[in-house]
Amino acid sequence: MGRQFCGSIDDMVQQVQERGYAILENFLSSEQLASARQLLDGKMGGYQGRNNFEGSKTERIYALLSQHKIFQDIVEHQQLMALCDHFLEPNYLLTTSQAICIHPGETPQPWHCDDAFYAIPRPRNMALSTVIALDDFTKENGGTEVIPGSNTWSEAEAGGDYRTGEIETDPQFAARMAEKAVVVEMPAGACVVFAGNTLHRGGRNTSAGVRRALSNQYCQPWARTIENFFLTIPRHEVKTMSPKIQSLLGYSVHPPFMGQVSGSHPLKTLDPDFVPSVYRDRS
Ligand SMILES: O=C(O)CCC(=O)C(=O)O
Repeated sequence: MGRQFCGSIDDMVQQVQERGYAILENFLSSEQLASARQLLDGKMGGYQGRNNFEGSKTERIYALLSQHKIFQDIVEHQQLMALCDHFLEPNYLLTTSQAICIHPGETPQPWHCDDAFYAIPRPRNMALSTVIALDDFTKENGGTEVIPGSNTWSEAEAGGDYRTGEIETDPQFAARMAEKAVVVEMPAGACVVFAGNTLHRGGRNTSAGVRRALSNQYCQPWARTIENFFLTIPRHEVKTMSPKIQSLLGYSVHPPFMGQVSGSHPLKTLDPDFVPSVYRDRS
């Protein structure tokens, strides 16, 4: 299997290419880890998943980056941006930014890959995902499970359409996954990065504590994003964010003109007086 943790960007690129994932140790500073935990603890106690995928004993906070600058800093972490620069086309987007807190008693998620809803045959290069541990990830507390090498699998090898959930009921599929699965056991503050087509799932939590994590995911600049940040984050808040975050949220033009706003650059919409020309010209 090779080393669990890796250092240089080249190492990480190689591991993501070869086995579908790489683990970045000491990804968060101790201050970021402490603040992220504190902020999440203050927000938990609300939203529970509505289905087996979101997890009925799992709390998720979507559009997490809108909640504090620290989450924005993590979204645009230098190592991640270097990996996105390598795997995705310029002007790549943030597709989701969430907290995933798996409570005791949670069952495993269905196996899936985060780019499953893009109807492009495997293997494909649509996205890059991260899960950032805010608690030590273990086999007992629901540490993420991955299928090494599944990023290179064809449609036939991957076994079918993960969107339907039907595949989960196939005992042969379950046995094959069980044989290949690896639990990402990593310390709090570490981050697992995986290709959008790597099969993985949140694990079963048989421990007495909650497993807290963040998950930021990035996609090609021409793909539809999971979260609609234009409708979630008010423009006056986007205006306060860094140029990189603004671009990740879709305030960019992917050449020649994807993302334009009635002929204008989307950054112009951050001016409170901006009116799209199509409305401005209406009598
Ligand atoms: O929580 C985890 O470890 C993984 C979650 C996940 O893969 C997802 O929700 O898409």
